[in-house]
Amino acid sequence: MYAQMIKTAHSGVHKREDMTEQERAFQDRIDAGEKIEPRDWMPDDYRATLIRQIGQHAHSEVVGQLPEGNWITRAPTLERKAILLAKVQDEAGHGLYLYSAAETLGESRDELVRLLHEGRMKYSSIFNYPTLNWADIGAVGWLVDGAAIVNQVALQRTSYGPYSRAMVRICKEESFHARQGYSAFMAMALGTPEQKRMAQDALNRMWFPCLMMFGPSDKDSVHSEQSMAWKIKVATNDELRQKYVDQTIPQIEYLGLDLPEAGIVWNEARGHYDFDMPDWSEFFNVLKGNGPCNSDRMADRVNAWEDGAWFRDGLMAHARKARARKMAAE
Ligand code: BYC
Repeated sequence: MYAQMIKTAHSGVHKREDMTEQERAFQDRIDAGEKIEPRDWMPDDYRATLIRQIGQHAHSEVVGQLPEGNWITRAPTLERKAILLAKVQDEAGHGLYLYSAAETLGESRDELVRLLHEGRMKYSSIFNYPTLNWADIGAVGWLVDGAAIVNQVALQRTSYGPYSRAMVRICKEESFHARQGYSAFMAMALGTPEQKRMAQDALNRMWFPCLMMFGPSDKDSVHSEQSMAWKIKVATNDELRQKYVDQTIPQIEYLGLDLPEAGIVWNEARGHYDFDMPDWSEFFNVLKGNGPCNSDRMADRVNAWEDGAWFRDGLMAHARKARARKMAAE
């Protein structure tokens, strides 16, 4: 369904004076802070925007397993391995909650996965960067999940009920992820000089890709204005990016690491840190599929999907038989 709705998902901002009565009543419910539930009437492009965002969010959780999954067998201790395994497994669960939320809008998981595999849906740009060593894994947990939490805490207040409720649970698990990341990273930052060097290098490399997770600057964000009006998003890309920078700098200082060379200066008048924006041409290039890991990530996902076909078929055959048995017994 989303495939046919892609145009509607990009159809510009709705003005109140151009709305039908039904659309106006819908907007009033949003403005009053009501949650929209699956059986409620909603404009087609509200539905399409949600399917786009929730679908891409789900894909990010699943693709996001790859850079960390790659390190499960190489974790430095059994304890770190067990923690990482649990964390990567949680990400699959997050994907499931989100695909289920998209299903309540009438879009199947199979269809969303097909669109991802055909390159017609995106996933978070961050997962197109490599995890080169163990310090990177700590940095993913701390900085990437930390960025995800800032975004997702806000999304708990999103106007679509099933998305909002999925976020509540995801945020709880994500807090554990960020803490385990910070703990793993702290062991490196406070370790031997070589470990500290690795931690600093991981921080420097991941800084700008993490800032990109919040999306383009507000002036270049295509969807923000309408998504904010519908309260699908409750804060803009730049607002959340600023929040993330403000909360992360003290954490870097606590670790005794140098701040990334990224124009980070406390601005007393604003009460926030100033910082350089990422190189947006790099960001858009990664979105086009030209990041360091895009083709590997997609190849891994497509292979996993194809390799798992026999298992999905088996589950479906079993479900059909169980249903037939149940119906025969009734
Ligand atoms: N990467 O108009 P804009 C995790 C696209 S998983 C890729 O501002 P919007 C984790 C955007 O889709 C957490 N694409 O868009 C998992 C749009 O393109 P389309 C993932 C991006 O939607 C495992 C275009 O650029 N979190 O943390 O209003 C292990 C214009 O942008 C990105 C979510 O998905 C990007 N970074 O705002 C560890 C949060 N940024 O769709 C960790 C939910 C923008 O028109 N999503 N684009 O072709 C959101 O909150 C919003 O979708 C965004 C973008 C803030 C990301």
